[in-house]
Amino acid sequence: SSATAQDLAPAKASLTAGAASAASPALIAAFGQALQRERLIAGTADGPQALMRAAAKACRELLGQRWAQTQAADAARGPAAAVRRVHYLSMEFLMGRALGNALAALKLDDTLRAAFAAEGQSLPDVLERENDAALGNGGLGRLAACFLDSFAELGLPSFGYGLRYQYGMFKQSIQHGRQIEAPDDWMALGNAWEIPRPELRYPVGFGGRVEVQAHGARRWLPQEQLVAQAYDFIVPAHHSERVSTLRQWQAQALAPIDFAVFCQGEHAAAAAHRVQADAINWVLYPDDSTESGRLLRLKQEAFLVSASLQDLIARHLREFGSLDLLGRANAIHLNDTHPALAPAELMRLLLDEHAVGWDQAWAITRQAVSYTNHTLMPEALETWPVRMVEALLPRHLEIVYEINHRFLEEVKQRFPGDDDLLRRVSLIDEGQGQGDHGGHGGHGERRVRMAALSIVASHRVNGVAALHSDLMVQTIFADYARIFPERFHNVTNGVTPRRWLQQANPSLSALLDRRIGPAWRKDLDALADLRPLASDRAFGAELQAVKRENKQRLADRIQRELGVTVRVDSLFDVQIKRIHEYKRQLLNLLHVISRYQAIVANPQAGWVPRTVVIAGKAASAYVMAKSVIQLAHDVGRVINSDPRVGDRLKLVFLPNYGVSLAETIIPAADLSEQISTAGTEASGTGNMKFALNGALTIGTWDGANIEMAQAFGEANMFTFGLRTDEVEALKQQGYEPRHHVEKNPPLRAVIDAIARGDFSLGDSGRYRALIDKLLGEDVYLLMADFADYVKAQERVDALFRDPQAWAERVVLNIAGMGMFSSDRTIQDYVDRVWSVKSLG
Ligand code: GPQ
Repeated sequence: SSATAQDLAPAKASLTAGAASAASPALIAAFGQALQRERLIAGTADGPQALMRAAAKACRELLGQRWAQTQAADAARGPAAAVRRVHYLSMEFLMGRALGNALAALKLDDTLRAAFAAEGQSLPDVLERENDAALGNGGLGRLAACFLDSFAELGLPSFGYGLRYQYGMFKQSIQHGRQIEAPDDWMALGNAWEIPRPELRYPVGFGGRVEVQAHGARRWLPQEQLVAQAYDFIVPAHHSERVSTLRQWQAQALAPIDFAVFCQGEHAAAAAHRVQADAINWVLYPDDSTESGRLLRLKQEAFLVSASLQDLIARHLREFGSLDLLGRANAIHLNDTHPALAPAELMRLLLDEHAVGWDQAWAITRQAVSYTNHTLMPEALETWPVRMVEALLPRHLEIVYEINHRFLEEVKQRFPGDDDLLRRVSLIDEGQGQGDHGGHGGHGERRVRMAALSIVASHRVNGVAALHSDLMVQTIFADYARIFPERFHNVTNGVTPRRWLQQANPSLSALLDRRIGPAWRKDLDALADLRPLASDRAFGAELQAVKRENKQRLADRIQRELGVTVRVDSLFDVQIKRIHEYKRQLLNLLHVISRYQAIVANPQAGWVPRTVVIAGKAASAYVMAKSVIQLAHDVGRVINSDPRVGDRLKLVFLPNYGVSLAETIIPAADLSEQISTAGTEASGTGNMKFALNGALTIGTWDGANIEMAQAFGEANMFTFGLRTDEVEALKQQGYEPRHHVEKNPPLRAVIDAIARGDFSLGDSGRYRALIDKLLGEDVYLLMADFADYVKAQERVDALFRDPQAWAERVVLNIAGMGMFSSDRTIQDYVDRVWSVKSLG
């Protein structure tokens, strides 16, 4: 039989008996005690806060028991088990809040709702008190969080490994329309969920030199020695008592303080090395486009990798007694290249610490490691200067050189005489090209190509949507795909229906339960049962009522936070995601401005009222993205206060986007904006969350939009714009954005208005750089796609005027979303990437 999580069925069955309800008295007792402690310590100053912490601690106790059971079951699975233990290495886990999910998983929400009510508090108010664990930037980090949920749900033996960041994703506020960043001190009041594991400590070194020993063996003598200490966060399944673990590493100094220096009164100097250690856990780095603190970032990556692999090896030796089966029993997965030092570190541990020979060590490594790529943009491919790696990780560099040497020998044998191929695929960018691999090159500096290392050391490499995986082997990894065709696969992303439907949208969940039963929570394909209801008017009306309720909640929030009144019956048009040029929030704004101008010119034209909602953070160093945020505010201020517009159009920017904000916005959306230039968004996962919650999509033929359209019918999505091949062709033939502006007077008017300063109090300089870019290079083809985008928006209006027809499309959208559960994604990973079978 194929190697799937089903092989664990017996273990799962024994754990399922007596779940949920039986836990209720235990939870109430633990909750009562924890609440008493909270009150003793903190008094009654903050009721909901105390309730939240007490509930979290009580859940943590229950989950701790499930954790012990799960570990015992996994340890007993034996060498013959087809399912390997998965170790998901990621620099980002965007977990959001945990209490609502834990209560849902434990089926204790009603119990605690009652307990809170007895204290005069509501469940939502208590849940609100928890800070988001925002230990990720965007899609890549949230995907890792959805995966942990599905690991537990599928009963997969698994660990997520990450860093315990002191400060997560920065807090965004807006002043005078501009983004202001502040540290996200999310653990200031403690973290009731984390379980310190003081017994799990591993040494991690940096710097120093490599010593050659008498018998030829090499040994790294690091200059700086740190300790990695584990903190666990338990992730529950919802339909069994299985759990998954997120293990996060905290760096500590080896020696507490330099006592001699301290006694001389040099207090700061005595603890200088401690600050160095702490710094590893200070901040989550913003994705791409920043150069700052790169050495510290490299240290973070190396630290995560070393601690995680030592933990894995220790566990494997405990369970198996020897290293022989390590590669067969364990999968080590790289979430993009951020943990790409893993193969080098695993080789070092095996060779230098465990005296395994090169060939066996390499076989083990290749069996264990697999890699997911999350972007096609060549400038986003991670590379590290050789000089930096040498200074920080001299032994790892030696190993990378040896891996490269052997790899290039193999390529030479198979493709004799192709020196250019060797140069292109080498793990080392010699810095002589025109920076054709990795955007940081071009200064003649030699660099390590982390994607190359990941591919060469993996038995499987995958992209995150069909189009992305196809383009991956045709473009950025074409050479590697020629050398290792069998390694490359696709695994389309997914999202967990527990958080993104059940918890985010209780009203829709209840409606689904009434109509098709509760099975969709575990088997999202059950949504297909909605298809016959598409033309059912009563169901359509119920759906609309649910949507209206969710929209009212969002409208209230917009009123409260921004003081803007929006019509609940207007079309809620939403774009929420990281602010990035390729995601084209600017295209959205151009449409809003053009609609504004058309309304002013012809106010009585029977406009469909619209509320455009935008949210998202810009990387602190990303000037162009910040300018887009400012433009959104400038345009919003002008439109929202123009009496000629009235309630026909509003534009609001909700600050401090994150998981929790997404959970309230998405259920309220009518229209989901997924408008990246074709070929740039690897997959997208927000697109899936919207469709699942009954929004229709206006989108380009990009990423997972394509598979969504195929799943529920292209006629049920508003698609527009150039497709990947057309984008390519246009660029080939010499793209001239000005041509598109000249032949389109409304577009001309939009550009002129921004350039004149119509939205910036007459300041014509504020958006000059932005306009110059649009009319100059326009790398993401906004000018080329504008006209078609506006036409698609007109189709949106037309359909919205017919509520019944709209509701029918919504039903067909939801009904087709079954395959976008992260449970399906993880099953695909098990089948195609992590199974014993995939080892070949
Ligand atoms: N993604 Cl390389 C990120 O969120 N951060 C990154 O550093 C990289 C990719 C996203 C990607 O842009 C989306 O299209 C994907 O849906 C998401 O990863 C998960 O695969």
